Amino acid sequence: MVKIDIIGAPTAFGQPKLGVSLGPDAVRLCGLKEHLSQLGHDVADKGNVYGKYRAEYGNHSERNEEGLMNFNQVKDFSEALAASVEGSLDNNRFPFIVGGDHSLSIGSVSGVTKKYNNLGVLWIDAHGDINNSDTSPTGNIHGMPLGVLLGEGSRSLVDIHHEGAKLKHENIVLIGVRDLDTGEKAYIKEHGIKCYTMSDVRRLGLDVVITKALKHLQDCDGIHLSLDVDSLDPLEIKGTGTKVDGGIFLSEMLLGLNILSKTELLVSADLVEVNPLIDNCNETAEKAVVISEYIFGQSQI
Ligand code: HAR
Ligand code: MN
Ligand code: MN
Ligand code: MN
Repeated sequence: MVKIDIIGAPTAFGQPKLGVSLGPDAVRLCGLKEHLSQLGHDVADKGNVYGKYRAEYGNHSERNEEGLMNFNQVKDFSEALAASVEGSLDNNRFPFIVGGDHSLSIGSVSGVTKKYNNLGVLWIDAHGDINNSDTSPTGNIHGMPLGVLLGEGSRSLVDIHHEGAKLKHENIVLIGVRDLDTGEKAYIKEHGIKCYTMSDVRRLGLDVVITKALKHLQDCDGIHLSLDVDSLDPLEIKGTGTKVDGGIFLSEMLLGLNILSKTELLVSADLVEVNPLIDNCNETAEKAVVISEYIFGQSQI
């Protein structure tokens, strides 16, 4: 039995498309809390985190002097989310953060690393999200959370919640990537970051990849899962803002998560980039609930 806090993270400031701030409620409408409770967990829904700005009313167009989009909004939201995540851990509960665009991981991981100072991260995504203001082709901060968490780029993002880099390069594993920018590729190589591309997932199977990733992170004091639904194949997942062909199929995702759910080290998770406004009858949110069930130990028999 896991004591789970669902934390809605309705931010859209990290990217330009409308609708991703409605992700948490779209997933709730599919019965997230009820489904996880049925598995025997103690589930509380803490509602949505808001900073000073509301993404649903916002006009996403401000760039700061470094070219970062909605910098103040992302920083403010990240501080609010980090506090909520830390609060859940203080109460010995598992923060399960439902987004919202992937910039939210700056806040979630900053909250978790207040408690775990040797945190491992499994980043399942079509993208690397390891850009900074120099390498980003867009200025969209949802392409930069890992960069920020590793201490790169804007100081005032890096210092959110507590000072300095939150993660070590050797404590990150990227899984399912198939759309990296030139600067991201160089950064990953330069720092020797463990990376299982989509080709690796095809060749080895996601279950084997997750097993290897867990081995790589075995000396960490906790593991955080950050699962971007655009890691999944666009044939099955329509409701997300930056789809890339050739992704993970839902059935293999469940197989991989079945392995992950058995580790004692998992302490927190993000499920991000569900956008019901570009979906087909909310089916991405429905699949997100199935994915959530498997993170928390559902199996096919
Ligand atoms: N790499 C591109 C950029 O930095 C696209 C990033 C898209 N990111 C997400 N999250 N959807 O993974 O702008
Ligand atoms: Mn169910
Ligand atoms: Mn992402
Ligand atoms: Mn992505």
